Amino acid sequence: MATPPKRMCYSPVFDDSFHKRSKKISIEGNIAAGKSTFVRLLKQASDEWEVVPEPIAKWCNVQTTENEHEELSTSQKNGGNLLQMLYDKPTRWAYTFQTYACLSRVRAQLKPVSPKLKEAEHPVQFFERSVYSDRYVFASSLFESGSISETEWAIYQDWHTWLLNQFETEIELDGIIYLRATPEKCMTRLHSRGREEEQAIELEYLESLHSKHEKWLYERSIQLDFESLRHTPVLTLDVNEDFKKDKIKQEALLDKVKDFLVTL
Ligand code: UDP
Ligand code: D5M
Ligand code: MG
Repeated sequence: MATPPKRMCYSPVFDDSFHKRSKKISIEGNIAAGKSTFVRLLKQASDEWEVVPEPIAKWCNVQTTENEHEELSTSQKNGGNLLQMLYDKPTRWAYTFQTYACLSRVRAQLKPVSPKLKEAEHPVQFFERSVYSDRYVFASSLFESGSISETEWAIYQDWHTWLLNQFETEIELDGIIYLRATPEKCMTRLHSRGREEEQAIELEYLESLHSKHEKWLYERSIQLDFESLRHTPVLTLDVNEDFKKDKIKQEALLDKVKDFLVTL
C-alpha cells in the first residue's frame, strides 16, 4: 500500500508563512539539570520567544478529559499520579508512561501559537524536552534496564515512528539546546527541588540518562530513525555551575542562544 501524504496541508494549526519564519527549539537535559529554570530565563529575554513547559502537572494528575469545564465525578477526574506510579513500579508503568508522555508532547506541539507570537518577525518556540528525548533517552534507558519489555519496545518504536512521520512538518525541530551537567550535580539539584515523586531516584538512573544524552547530543553516535533529526544543529551549554542567581552567567548563556539562533 502506498504511504499516505504527510498531514501538513490539512492541519488547522498549519500556517505556511509563520512556519517559514518561526523556529522550534527543544531544551534537552537530564532530570534537574536546570531546564525549567533556563526556559524561564528565555521567556523573559524576548517578546518574540515563547516557552512550552514539560506537561509534568498532567503526568502527576492524569485527567480523563481535556475539557476542563465538563462536569465529572471525582473518580472520573482522578486518573492517578503516573509519575509516582512510574517510579514505584517501573516494570508495570514505564510503557504506559511513554504513551502518555508522547501524547501530551505531540498535543502541546500542535496547539495553536499565541496571536502575539504569530505577529512576531522572528518567532521562536522553546520546548522543554521533546518526543525525541522520550524515545532516545527515557524509553531506551527503561528498555535497557528491563522496565520495558521486548514486545513493548517493538510496539513503542513502531507507533512512535509512524506517529512522528505523520506530524513531521509540524513537530520537526530547527535546533536543540543541550543543558549539560554531571549526574552528581543533577542529583544535588533534584534533592534541592524536592519533588516528592522523585526522591527515590538513584544516581545510577541519572547516570544512564546522562549517557543517553551524551551519545545522542554530544557524541552524536546513536542510530536515529528520523532523517531530519540526524542533522538538527545542537548547542551544548555547560550548566554545571549554578546560573539561577548569577546575572553574568545568565547573560553569557543567553548570548550563546542568540548566536545559535542566527545560524539556523
Ligand atoms: N537550580 C539551581 N541552580 C541552577 C539551576 C537550577 O539551584 O543554576 C535548581 C532549581 O531551582 C531547582 C533544581 O535545581 O530546584 C532543578 O532545576 P529545574 O527544575 O530547572 O531542572 P529541570 O528538571 O527542569 O531540568
Ligand atoms: O522532570 C520531568 C520528570 O518526568 C522527571 O522525573 C523525568 C520524567 N520524565 C520525563 N519524560 C519522561 C519519559 N519519556 N519517560 C520517563 N520519565 C520521564 P524534569 O525534572 O523537568 O526533567
Ligand atoms: Mg523541568
